[in-house]
Amino acid sequence: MSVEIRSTKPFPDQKPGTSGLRKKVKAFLQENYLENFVQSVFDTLGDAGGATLVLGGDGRYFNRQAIQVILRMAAANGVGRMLVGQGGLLSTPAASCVIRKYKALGGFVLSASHNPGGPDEDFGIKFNVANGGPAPESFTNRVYERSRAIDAYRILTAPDLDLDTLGSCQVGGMTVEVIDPVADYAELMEHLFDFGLIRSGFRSGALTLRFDAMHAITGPYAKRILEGTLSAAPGSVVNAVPLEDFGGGHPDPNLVHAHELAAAMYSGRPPTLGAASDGDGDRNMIMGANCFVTPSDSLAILAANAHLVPGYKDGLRGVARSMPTGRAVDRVAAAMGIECYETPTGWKFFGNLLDARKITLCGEESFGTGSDHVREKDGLWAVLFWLNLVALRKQSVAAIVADHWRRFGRDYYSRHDYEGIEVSVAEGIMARLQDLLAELPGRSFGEYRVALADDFRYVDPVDGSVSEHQGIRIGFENSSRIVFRLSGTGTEGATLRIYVERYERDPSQHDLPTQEALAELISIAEELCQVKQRAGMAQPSVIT
Ligand code: VG1
Ligand code: CO
Repeated sequence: MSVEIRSTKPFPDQKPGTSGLRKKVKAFLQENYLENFVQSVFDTLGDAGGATLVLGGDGRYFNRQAIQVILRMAAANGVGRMLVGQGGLLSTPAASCVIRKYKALGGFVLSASHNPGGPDEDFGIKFNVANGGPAPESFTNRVYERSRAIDAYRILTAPDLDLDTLGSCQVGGMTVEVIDPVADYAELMEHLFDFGLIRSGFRSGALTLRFDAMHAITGPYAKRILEGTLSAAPGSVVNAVPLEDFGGGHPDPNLVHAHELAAAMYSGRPPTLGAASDGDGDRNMIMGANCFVTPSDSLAILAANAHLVPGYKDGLRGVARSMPTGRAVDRVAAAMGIECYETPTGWKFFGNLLDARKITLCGEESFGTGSDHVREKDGLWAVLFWLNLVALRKQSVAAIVADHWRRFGRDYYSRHDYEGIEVSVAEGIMARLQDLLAELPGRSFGEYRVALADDFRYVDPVDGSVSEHQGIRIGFENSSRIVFRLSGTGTEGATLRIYVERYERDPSQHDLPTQEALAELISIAEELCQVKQRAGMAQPSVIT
């Protein structure tokens, strides 16, 4: 085995987006494409000098090959120890948990999350830092700069390693430990929730569950924890075997892509709780019998009930949500007298707030919820939290939600995505909105009068770093809101996301169909951005 220094040429397009570098598999298959990015991370890290790193992915197509390359490069870059999930698997939250538990310097998480997988679909790579969370922008910007100048990378010539057998082996000067991908994570969950109570719920039949792993990474975690440790009925976890192409589906837990689950929850005999997770296990969708809980409501409900659950019995220090997320949690924070922070989209912005102990829970409208137990959003954690709540409150999901609305009012909320728009058209739409900002305040659209219009700029309250252009916010005097932003995770064209919400205090008005309740705002949004006409699309691609 010897270290080779291979020369290479930079690629211009290795700028990480909302969550790591995501491209078509075909892009990653270009000679040196993966190697360049990985070396840029090592160069940014500086001296890896004997450090421990963590490595694993969601099992999608190209996962295993990429892991072998990263192992050889890590050894050649002086990494002392690499913890790899068995079979090359680690969910995103489990990777975060392992980095923290073993005090690693960081880790590579291989995933394109909710994007489809397979030879013609997407792959991705993300670097997480020592706190277990996604690297902050200051780090990813340096990686990008390095990738534009890179001229060589280091790699060990060595045969492929056996990733399927637990245990250690040596690759050059580096120890590789193939670890159980579920064990550390499962142990952490047991400390946070009342497993005894949930187990007796399942055993008595008071609690029933359908968890759809969507042929992605949470299958093995959910089988072991929900059906194994917690005694949910065998078969409660469906689509549990991770497949390289997710069975041809979109591993995105929403009513559109998890339609089998949605159908089961609106069927004649639905289980108490329905849930699904995404490609890399950090998202969650929560449903009850004949009921869907929006992620923004879910965050608010978990916050309002957290003190009932063992891991959060001392109460919450504060909460945070990404800017486009619905403001239901703000009302809970106000009632509890704790701070609610508003961050840009992407989990990396919660890291500082969590590390500085300013917040305990945080979440995003995009089916992401989490807490200070790791530094990533965590799909299965949210499911366990809900199971704990349902078991303890002895109420249906729908009753818990209705109760919450009676107490705090309801924030009707929806996101409309227009996917695959030509980049120039999408940029034109955003530029036009920018131009409108100055003249919007005071303007009326029917009953809706604009109170605030701006381009969201975030100043991190912990380290003072500034992130500009994080989305256009238009707030109305009746506290309704429309937000426009472009996605930073897509790999084809551009995606315009339009987020609309309206607050309703009156309980007699809490049962309207969401799209109906928001119809007027949706048409104001169209009047403002004219996406239908400009992109030539009659409808959004996805409504969540
Ligand atoms: C989307 C979501 C964002 C989330 C990100 C990563 O980003 O909107 O809330 O943090 O995906 O989630 P964008 O830039 O496409 O809107 V995941 O589960 O892909 O790691
Ligand atoms: Co994800």
